[in-house]
Formats: sequence, structure tokens, C-alpha cells
Amino acid sequence: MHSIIAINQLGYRETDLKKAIITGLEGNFYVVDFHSNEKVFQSTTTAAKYDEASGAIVSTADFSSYRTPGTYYIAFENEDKSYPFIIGNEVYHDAQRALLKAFYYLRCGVELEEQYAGVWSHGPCHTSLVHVHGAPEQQFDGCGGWHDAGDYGKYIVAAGKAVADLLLAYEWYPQAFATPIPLPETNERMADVLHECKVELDWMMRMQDQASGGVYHKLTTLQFPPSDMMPEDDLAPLFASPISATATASFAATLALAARIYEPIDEGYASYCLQQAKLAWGWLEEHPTYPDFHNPADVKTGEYGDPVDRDERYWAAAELYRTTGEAQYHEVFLELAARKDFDLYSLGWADMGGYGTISYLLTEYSQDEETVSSLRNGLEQRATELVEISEQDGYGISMLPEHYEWGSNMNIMNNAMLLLVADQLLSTSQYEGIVAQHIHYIFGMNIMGTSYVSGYGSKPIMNPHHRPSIGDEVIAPVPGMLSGGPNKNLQDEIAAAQLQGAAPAAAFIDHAESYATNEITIYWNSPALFVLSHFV
Ligand code: G3I
Ligand code: 9MR
Ligand code: ZN
Repeated sequence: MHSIIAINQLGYRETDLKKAIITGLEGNFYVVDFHSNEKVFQSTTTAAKYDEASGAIVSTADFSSYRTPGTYYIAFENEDKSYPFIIGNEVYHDAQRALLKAFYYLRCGVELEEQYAGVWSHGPCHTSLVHVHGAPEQQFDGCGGWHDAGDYGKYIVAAGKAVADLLLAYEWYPQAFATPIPLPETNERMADVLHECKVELDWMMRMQDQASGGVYHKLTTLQFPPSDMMPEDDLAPLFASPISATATASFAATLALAARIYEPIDEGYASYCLQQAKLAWGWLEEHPTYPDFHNPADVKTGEYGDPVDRDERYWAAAELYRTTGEAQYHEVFLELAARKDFDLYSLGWADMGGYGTISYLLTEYSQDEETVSSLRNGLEQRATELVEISEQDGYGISMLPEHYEWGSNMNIMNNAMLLLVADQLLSTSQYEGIVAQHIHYIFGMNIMGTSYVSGYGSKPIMNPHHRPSIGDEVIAPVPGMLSGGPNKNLQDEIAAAQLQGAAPAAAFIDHAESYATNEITIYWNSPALFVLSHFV
């Protein structure tokens, strides 16, 4: 049997932790210069051990101490070798920009011009008026924003997480956004990431009912179109599903965050964002409890159901407080924080408590000291748990076997993001090495030996569940998109037929119809963009 020598196919920065994970081999290994075939570094792998998540016996080749820039591969005595990789401080630059450019490719309602989209250009899509579900006489213009994923729906809670990650990435790592992508809007005044977020924010504001402040949960056709349908051919009527509390709270939070970020650049836009955030907050106050969202019977698109809205309300209160300093938001925030009946550190689309915690810990207005210290302790504890799991895992990442569910790559990137958040908010610098391993995993240091980001690495995914990539004539998928990744629950027909018995981290197939393992979405790209931005 041949071994798999899984590496980060993009490469490694000079001083980062550098590892390769090997299945089926242990012993002496070499770092070999790709051009001269000269062995430049030699060491021994760890003893091979069983790794539950991947179901494989793996050893680790650590070559962190080798730091000379160049192009190399890892080799063993038996001549097994890895793909080539680079050591150099700019190895993540292009991928980071591609992760952002992916949002441009997902734009809805506009033509993707050849000048920016190259071979992936296409005509304007989903431009018809939107019917309010259940009130067909009510229509509105719901144009714009980003397609959610491989489908063409647009969903508010998904948008909230994606925009929050992008705005936080810009706020924390502005240097990572210094070079234009470029986009059609590129100018001197504003970084491209802010132009791109404005596309989604403008759409979100169209989804708000101006009379009540409530926000429609989602905008979709009644059913998913065929998987090879191009966006401009998807002409089925569009419906706004009913207002939900999770969507309204996620909207209030995102728009309050946006108000703060855009304020120094575009005051008018910022104050408009804040006004709409407050309008949404008014709806939340009038509906302190509200039944959770379920698809109307004839709507078959993504549900984004979530029985708990307290975490989104907590986040909204935190952002509105951090932006305005008004006591009313502080009160609600403290009330919800004290209840502790939802996850205060999670960054998923359904569990948004972590964003509220981040925002509160960073507020410049007065803080309740007890709450601050309890949140800091909780954050540190969560980070410690993630480190402990990483130390046990064969690939050095913070995932237990049960975490390989739909969108596992988001879980991995969310964990990496939380570790960076912990370092920043607790003023430590202890987690960067583990975060780097999470990046290595995404770009190929995994049991599949696959880079989960389209267009990047020696063996990237080629067949994501992404309708334009399936329906166009181009072989290569749209680049810069992060696949959902292994999902042990085998929730589509292809996975169920072909992955029976696969270990959790191996329950992945690069097949265009495997939407439960190989779809892409805005909120899987977004934490990856945040994490990579730290490293560029
Ligand atoms: O967390 C539970 C776990 O406790 C349980 O044991 C396990 C058993 O089924 O399920 C786990 O939950 C999974 C959940 O994702 C985790 O976030 C569910 O099975 C799984 O069905 C659910 O999948 C969601 C999927 O829609 C289906 O509803 C994904 O999170 C969500 O990202 C995805 O979103 C879709 C949109 O609906 C439509 N657009 C594309 C997008 C991406 O696939
Ligand atoms: O394409 C859809 C994808 O975006 C969703 O995440 C997924 C789960 O809701 O559903 C996909 O659509 C499939 C549908 O659910 C069942 N029939 C096949 C569709 C894919 O072509
Ligand atoms: Zn569209």
C-alpha cells in the first residue's frame, strides 16, 4: 500500500508550525529541494498511532525548524513523496484574496462582467419582483446580495454570519485588505471587502418590512432549481418567506456592526444602517417571544431553522450597545448574558452567541465587571478545550469524530477563528501554532489529501455542488470556494451510496451532487477568510 503524505498544498510560512501527516508509514523522512532533489532536512516521524476521526494509522513529520524559503517535497526512503510545497511568508496571499473574490462570483441580480469574472461571467439573475409569501398582492424589489451557496436562495441568518466575519476580518486585520481584488467598485476610498459587504448589506435592508421593522427570513424560489441551471435561467417566481425573530435579530446585529465599521468612511451610509438596525430592534422589543421559523408548506428550499433566538438577540444587543453606548441595549445584553442558556462562544449560523461576546468584550462604553470576567474565563476555557482536542487528534485539529457533520469545514474554521479571538481578547499569543494546523488541514493536510478550496493546491476539489460551476462549459469550478467537507451523516444520495463505513473525516466525496459533503456557502468561506487574513 502506498502512503499518503498529506501536506498543506499552499505551503508554510517561514516561522510557522510545519507538519505533514502520513498514513501507512513512519520513520525517517526528508525535506527535499524540488529543483535540485537535494535533501535539505532530515528527521523522524512520531510513532504511528490510530486516529479515530480519520480511521487511519497516522504519524507526524514535523519540520517546523526548517525555515529556508524555497520549493520542496517530503520524501521517505522508499521513495514515497508528497506534492511540492513552498516555504515562504506569502504562501497564503493569493488564497486569501480568492476567498474574498468568491463573494463577487456569488453576486445576484447583476451581470458578472468578463473583465472581473473571466470565463465565469454570466448575465443578470433573479431580477423579478419578490412576492411576500401569504400576501401575494404585496411585492417588493429584492434584487442584489449574494447567492447563499450552490443554490440561488438568499437567507438572512446565513448572510448575518458571513458579513460579520468579513467585517471583523477587516476590523482586525486591515493590512490584509490593502491590495484591490479588484472589483467593479474598487476605489481609493474604501477597501474592496467593504464594497463587497455593502452588496449584501444593501440586499439585507431590502428584506426589512418598513412598517414593523421585522425582517423576512429568506428570499427563494419555491423549490431548488435543477443542479445544472445557470442563475440567469432560473426564472421561477421569487418569494419572501415570513418574518422571523432570528432573522430580525441577526439583521439588527449585522447592521449595527456595519454602522460602526462604515462610519469613518461613509457617515451617511453608516447612519442609515444604524437607523434600520434600531427599527429591527423595535420589532424584537415588540415580540419578546416569537415562534421559530419553519418553511411554509409549499417552500422547499433551505430552512435555516433555529429554535433559540436568545443568542441572536444577545448579539444584537451587544452590537447596538457597542455602536451607540445606550443603556437600553446594555440592560438586555446583561439579562441574556446572565441566563447562560445558550452557547456564549459559538460562531455558527444557528448559534451566534460568540459574536455577542466578542462585541461586548470590545466595547468602549462602560462594562459590567463581573460579566466581563465571566466571559473572559469562559472564552479561555473554550480555547483550552479546543487545544486539548487538537493535541489528541491525529491531524492536530480541534475536531472530535462527532464534529464531522454537514459543513464540518466551517466548524474547523470557526474553531480556528475562536482561538485567534481568544489570543486577541485575552492578550495572549499561544494559539497561532494550532490555528496554523487548521489551515494546513483545509489546504490538504487531511485524510483525503485534498485541498478543500477550489482552485488552490495541487489536488483541489474539482466538482463542488455549485450550480454555475456545474452548468457552465468551464471545467474548472469557480475558484476560492471552501467545500463543506466530510459529513459522517451521509445526508445525500451520493454520500449514502458511496461512503458507507467511511470514518467521519473520510466521509467526503468530490462529487457535484454530494451537496451534504461538497457544497459551498458564503458562511463557510467567511470564517476561512477571517483566519487567513490573520496570516497575510
Ligand atoms: O448538530 C447535529 C447533531 O447533533 C446531530 O447528531 C446530527 C444528526 O443528524 O445532526 C447535526 O446537525 C446537522 C446540522 O446541519 C449541523 O449544523 C444536521 O444533521 C444537518 O441536516 C444540518 O445541515 C444543514 C443543511 O443546510 C440542511 O438543513 C447545514 O447546517 C446548513 O449549512 C445547510 O444549509 C444549506 C441551506 O439550507 C441551503 N443552501 C445551501 C446551504 C449549504 O448546504
Ligand atoms: O442544491 C440544494 C442545496 O443547495 C441544499 O443545500 C440541499 C439541502 O437542502 O438541497 C440541494 O437540492 C437538492 C434537493 O434537496 C433534493 N433534490 C436534489 C437537489 C440537488 O440537485
Ligand atoms: Zn441570482
